Amino acid sequence: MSKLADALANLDEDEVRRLVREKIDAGVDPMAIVVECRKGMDIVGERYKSKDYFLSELIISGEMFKEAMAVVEPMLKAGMQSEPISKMVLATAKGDIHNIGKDIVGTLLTAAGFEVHDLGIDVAPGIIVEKLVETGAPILGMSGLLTPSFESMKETVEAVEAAGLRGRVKVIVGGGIVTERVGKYVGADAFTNDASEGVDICRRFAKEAK
Ligand code: B12
Repeated sequence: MSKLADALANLDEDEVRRLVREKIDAGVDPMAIVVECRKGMDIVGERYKSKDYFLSELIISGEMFKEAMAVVEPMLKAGMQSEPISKMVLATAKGDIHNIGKDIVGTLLTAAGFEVHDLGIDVAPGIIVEKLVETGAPILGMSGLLTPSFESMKETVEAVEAAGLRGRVKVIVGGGIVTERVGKYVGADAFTNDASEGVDICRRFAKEAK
């Protein structure tokens, strides 16, 4: 495990700050910093599951991750394009308030030239459908980190279908515990746990929509 992942897993705030700064000064790819921090968060999750950590530790790790991302984000945005290549709607599924991963993928998509309509967390299917109609976006990205989110994502895809939009809207789902099986269960066109891969898939969807 890297020093940065280890420091985040051990909730050592000063060390995380120091290591992030050190890596940025050394010219390390900002996405590599995101990946290392995420590994640390996975360990926090495991410790929570095994009851070595509790909710307070989850909250602290989330704050530490966000602080690290505030430093890294401007660098992720550096290659930003001015002309949008496609619109897209992004949301964390109903019942779920995790937003760290969604925000990262939103930043990368914006930097890649997408006009991202981010609806935030705990978003009901009806709100998502309304936004798809209002914007005419051909892509919907949903994030979910809780098992119950799978039902919400499925309900959202069904609502998109019921509104007659499924023919023109591609759906991609992501988030720590989303697997290919989950993607199929909810009726998505694609799934990923990797924000960069997600951007590539959305680029393909945008091309297909033209
Ligand atoms: C931090 C954290 C929290 C923070 C969240 C802070 C925030 N603002 O988001 C807080 C403390 C609020 C929290 C609350 C809870 N949490 Co929590 N949390 C975590 C933790 C440790 C890290 C999540 C994270 O941010 N990871 C880092 C990000 C960068 O990774 P990511 O989300 O996977 O995103 C990446 C990719 O997946 C991808 N991606 C993400 N979304 C999308 C979307 C698209 C479209 C695309 C293309 C890509 C993409 O891009 C990102 C970068 O590559 C996880 C453990 C884990 N292993 O994930 C538990 C975890 C998700 N939580 C868990 C639980 C149980 C809870 C609570 C229910 C606890 C409680 N008793 O209240 C509540 C849920 C409340 C709710 N209704 O949502 C469980 C879920 C278990 C399950 N199977 O349901 C986990 C897995 C911990 C565990 N092992 O038990 N949590």
